[in-house]
Amino acid sequence: MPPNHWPIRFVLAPPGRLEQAPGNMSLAPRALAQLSAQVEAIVASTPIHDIHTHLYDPAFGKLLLWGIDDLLVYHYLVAEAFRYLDLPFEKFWTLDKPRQAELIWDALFIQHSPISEACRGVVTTLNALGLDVQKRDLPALREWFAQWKPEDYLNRCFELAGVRSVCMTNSPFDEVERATWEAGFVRDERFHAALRIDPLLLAWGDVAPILTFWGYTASVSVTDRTVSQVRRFLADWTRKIQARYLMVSLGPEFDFPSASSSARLLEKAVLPHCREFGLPMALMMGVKRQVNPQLQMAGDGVGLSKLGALERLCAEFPENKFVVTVLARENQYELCVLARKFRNLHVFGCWWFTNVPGLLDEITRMRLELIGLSVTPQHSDARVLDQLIYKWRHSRKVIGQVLAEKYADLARSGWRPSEGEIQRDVQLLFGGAFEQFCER
Ligand code: RAT
Ligand code: ZN
Repeated sequence: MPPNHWPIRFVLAPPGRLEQAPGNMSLAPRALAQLSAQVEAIVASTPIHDIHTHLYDPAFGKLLLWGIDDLLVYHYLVAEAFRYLDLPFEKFWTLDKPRQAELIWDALFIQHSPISEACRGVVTTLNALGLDVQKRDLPALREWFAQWKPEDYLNRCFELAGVRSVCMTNSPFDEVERATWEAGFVRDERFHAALRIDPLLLAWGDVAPILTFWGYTASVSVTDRTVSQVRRFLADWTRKIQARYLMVSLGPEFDFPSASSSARLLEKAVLPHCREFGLPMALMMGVKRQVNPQLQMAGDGVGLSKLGALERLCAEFPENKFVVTVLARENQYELCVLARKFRNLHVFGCWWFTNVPGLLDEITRMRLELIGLSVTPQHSDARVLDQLIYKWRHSRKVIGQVLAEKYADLARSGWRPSEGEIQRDVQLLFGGAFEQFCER
């Protein structure tokens, strides 16, 4: 329609009053409220494939953590409790798990209100399980958890979280885990495997002798023979665990290309292996390991990553697929722009310090605005089974609100999404886009 035929009221109406324009029912406030409720309902009920967790198939026995004490000694809470505790670090680490949990409970839930995201998560989880959080009664909570059989509790948590499957983090360098893989077991199909190779890429000097001991004769210098042995090792473990992708976390110092053994092993062994098996390489960038070693696992921090390294990886290896998340808030925008340039890059997750509602809102908004639906806005990073409940309830809420706003903007311009279209889009955000990327 030529411009001079445009309805005059659209041209003259002041901004903000367009909603009331007669003849354009899609803009009525009631219709927008209905759309928003519809989006939130679909987001709340769409089953999720959680692409990165630290949960284990129940066949791994004690490696699958669950229950109130494990919720309380989560390393996010350990770091927060030490802001209040006077106790020396070494003393805390000599205590058994129940005693550590009691100290954390007292510091973060009794002496102060549990405002932080990780604290609020415990409250959300207990409440969703039907427990009375108002009583603040740790012994009663322990009694309740003690009645559960792990298999039943697993089903309950998956159901309450609306999770259909999860990706584990599987390390051949973990002795307990390794023994279970070597012994063999019947897999629970809800638990996918992912091969974690941090020691191989980040501590090659220590790992070369271990690989040699396991029968993959490798030297500390990255020779052709060493590369072929590393590839054989990766191939054996990829097959053994049926890995869906490989994964490493990288510090701010990581660069590419570089003479470091990390960069060389990545280029010569890991990326060719990924190409051969058609698997993505996941990079979790920006962890500054052991900023305060006294906090043990809770002692890692954050640093700005050099995303030029990622740009060069994506450009030089178009046959490789990279699945990437960055920990620094200041890296988020550059990562989105890179994803617009490289279709072999899939952006995922708001983890650890970025998994707080304010940042999840900001980062999800930025991603949807820059790369649309070709993204996985969140993964849980759960280390304790029960955490699936709160991590997904909290994330669904924020993602639902952002998405509802985006559809409302479209509806104001006359593009009203159908229920089927919204379901399709949400399925993409909750694991479908990642699955499609893996299959490409
Ligand atoms: O979020 C976390 O629990 C971190 O400790 C890390 O596990 C991070 O997610 C990683 O996988 O390195
Ligand atoms: Zn993780």
